[in-house]
Amino acid sequence: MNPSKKPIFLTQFLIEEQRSAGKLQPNLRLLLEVVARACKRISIAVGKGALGGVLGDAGTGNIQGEAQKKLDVISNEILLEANEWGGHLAGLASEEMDHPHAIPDQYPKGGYLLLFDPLDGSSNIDVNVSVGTIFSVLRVPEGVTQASEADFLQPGVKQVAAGYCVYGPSTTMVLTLGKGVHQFTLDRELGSFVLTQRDMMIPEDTQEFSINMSNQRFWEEPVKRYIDECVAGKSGPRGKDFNMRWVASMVADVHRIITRGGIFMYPIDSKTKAQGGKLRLLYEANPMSMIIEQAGGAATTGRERIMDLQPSKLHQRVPVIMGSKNEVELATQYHG
Ligand code: AFP
Repeated sequence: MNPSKKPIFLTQFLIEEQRSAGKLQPNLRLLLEVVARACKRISIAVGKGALGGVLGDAGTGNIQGEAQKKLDVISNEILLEANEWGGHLAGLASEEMDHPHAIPDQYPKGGYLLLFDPLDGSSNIDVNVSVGTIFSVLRVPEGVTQASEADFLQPGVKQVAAGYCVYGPSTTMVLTLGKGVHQFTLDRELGSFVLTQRDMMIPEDTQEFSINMSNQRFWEEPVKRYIDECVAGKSGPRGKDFNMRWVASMVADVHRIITRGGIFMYPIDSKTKAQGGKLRLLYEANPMSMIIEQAGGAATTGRERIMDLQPSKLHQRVPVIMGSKNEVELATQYHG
C-alpha cells in the first residue's frame, strides 16, 4: 500500500465492486462483510493466546475423527452466530459439523450457501504459528430456501466468491469474487480491513516446494519423481536448486505461494488413499483453487482440475497440487 494514498477499506472496496456494472450482488456484499467481521473476532481470540484461556483441546472430535481444539469450536461458533441471522444464507456447512447448519426458523433465508474451515492448521495454535479461516460461497439451487446436504455438493467452478484469513504476525484477508485476487490487512487499531494489494499474481515459475516430506515412503511414483528432481537441484534434470517450506497450516503455505510463488502438495498416498486424500474438497481445496487460479496459478489433484470435480459428500477429501502454473503442470504431467 502506498502510505501517501487514502486507505481503501473493505466496505468501500465491496461497495465499489457492487457499483461497477452491478458486479457484486448486495446480499453477497453483506455476506462478505459479515464473514470479515467474524474473522476479526476470531483474530482477536487467536491473538489472546494463553491469556484468553483458549489454547488446548476441546475434548471433542469432529466427523473426520480429528481432536477439536478449543479455538476450532470457538471459531466455528463465531462464524455461525455472525452469519445465521442476516437473511443472506440458505445454509452453512463447516469442517467442524457433521451436517449443514440450518438457518433458525425465526430468520429470513437468502440465496447463498457458506462453507468454511473455521480454523485451519489448528495443530499450530498451541505453538503460536499462523492459522487461518478458509471460506467458499455458492448459490443455493433455485427454489431451495432451507438447504440440505445435497445442495452443497456443487463443483468448485460454481463458487461465486472464496477467501481466507491468515492470523499471523498481521491478520490478512485474501478474497476473490471471480475476477482477480485482492489482499486486505487488518488495521488492529481501527478494527478495519484495508486493501493492501490489488490483483495478486503468482509467478508462473518457482524454486520452492511445499510438501510434508515425512510421508515420502507413502507417495505414488509421479510425486516421488517430481520431488526427487527438485531435491537433485542444479545437478539434476531440473538444472536449478529448490528450497522447501512446510508450515502445516494450508492457509499459511498457500499465502506464501500467492505472495512469492511456489508449489503446495498434499498428494494422494498409500496412507490416505482409502479416504481419498487428506484435505477437504468443499471448504479447503475448492476455495483455495479458485483463489490460486484467479491469481494465475493452477490447482489439480494430479490427474484433474480440482474445481471440475463433482463432489459426492460434504466432507469429501481430495489430493491437492496447487500454485505456480508451470510447476503444477509439470507435476500433473508426471501423473500421465
Ligand atoms: P489441522 O487443522 O488439523 O492442523 O490440519 C491442517 C491441514 O488440514 C492443512 O492446513 C495442512 O496443510 C495439513 O493439514 C498438514 O498436515 P500434516 O500434519 O500431515 O503435515
